[in-house]
Amino acid sequence: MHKIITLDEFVIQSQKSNPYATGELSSLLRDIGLASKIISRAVNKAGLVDIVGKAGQENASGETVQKLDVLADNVLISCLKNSGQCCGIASEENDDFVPISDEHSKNAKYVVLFDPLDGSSNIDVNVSIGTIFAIYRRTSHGEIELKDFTQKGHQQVAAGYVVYGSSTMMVYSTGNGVNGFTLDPSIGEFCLSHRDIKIPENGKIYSVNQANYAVFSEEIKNYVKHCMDKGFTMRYIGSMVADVHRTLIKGGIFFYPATSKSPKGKLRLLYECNPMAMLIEQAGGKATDGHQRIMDLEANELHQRTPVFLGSKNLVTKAEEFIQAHNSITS
Ligand code: P6P
Repeated sequence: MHKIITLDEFVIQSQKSNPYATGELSSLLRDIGLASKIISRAVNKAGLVDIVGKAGQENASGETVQKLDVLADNVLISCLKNSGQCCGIASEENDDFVPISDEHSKNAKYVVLFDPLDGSSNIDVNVSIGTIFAIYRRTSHGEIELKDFTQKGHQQVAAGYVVYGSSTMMVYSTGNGVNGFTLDPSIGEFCLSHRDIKIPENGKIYSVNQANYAVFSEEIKNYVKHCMDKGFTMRYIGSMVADVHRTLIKGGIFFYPATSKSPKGKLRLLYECNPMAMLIEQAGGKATDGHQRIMDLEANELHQRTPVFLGSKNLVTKAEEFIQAHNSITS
């Protein structure tokens, strides 16, 4: 029987290989793992008890919040508060950032941003959904400030996601590659199942909501036609975590461009695109807004949106060529 390496063991082993590690980040990652197990249990029971459905509230994006969104948000906040390693959080479900200022946490050096349950519109139809998180060192002194949360993506200390699908998997990076852990419910542990994930340089899958074709710009329409002419397969789940997970494992490109309906794109820079960009780059891929590296983009507010193109390096570069070729004609 292969030796089982649990998430906790792997995090501790990784910490030992880093002479400057103090164990605080390790503890934070384990706490996020704990929160994910609790959310996974709720998601897997969702069809059985009356916790699915609209909670009636609206999140910062003006979208109706499902009860599981609220539960996932509360579980993550509670686990991060108890960890003592996090002095502030920012979440899609909260308009503003939330300082964690109890004695136990106020001097902690990390802040965490997360989308607690991304793709929640898929909950009622049993399609994969996910949690996305990003961890930064705070830069402020004294009270937590907005600038602690709006750092550029390349300042991320760690980033990851949990996909609640046919199995529950946690995929994360602390800047030394990407590793995936599959939850074994029989022992309640995330077990190392995908060591040192590398994204294929090429791929034959493009992932975009083609229903938006009419509101795409000319250059995006040209790129979509290019993918079709190349005989690529189109796969789109409508849940970023699931679409990015497939792209990471099988290669290809996932993109949500700016449209006339969403002139800045739809996906959030800080707690969706930056963490996914870190993972994709750490796995050897590329993540841009069509012009600039995602992780170099300036953020001015928590819920800022950005166009995003991420996946196999060669496919993302080709998409940029279409975008920039059109711009050179029109500029
Ligand atoms: P559309 C889910 O609502 C989400 O935030 C992401 O998970 C997903 O990639 C995107 O929106 C889907 O958006 O406009 O294609 O339904």
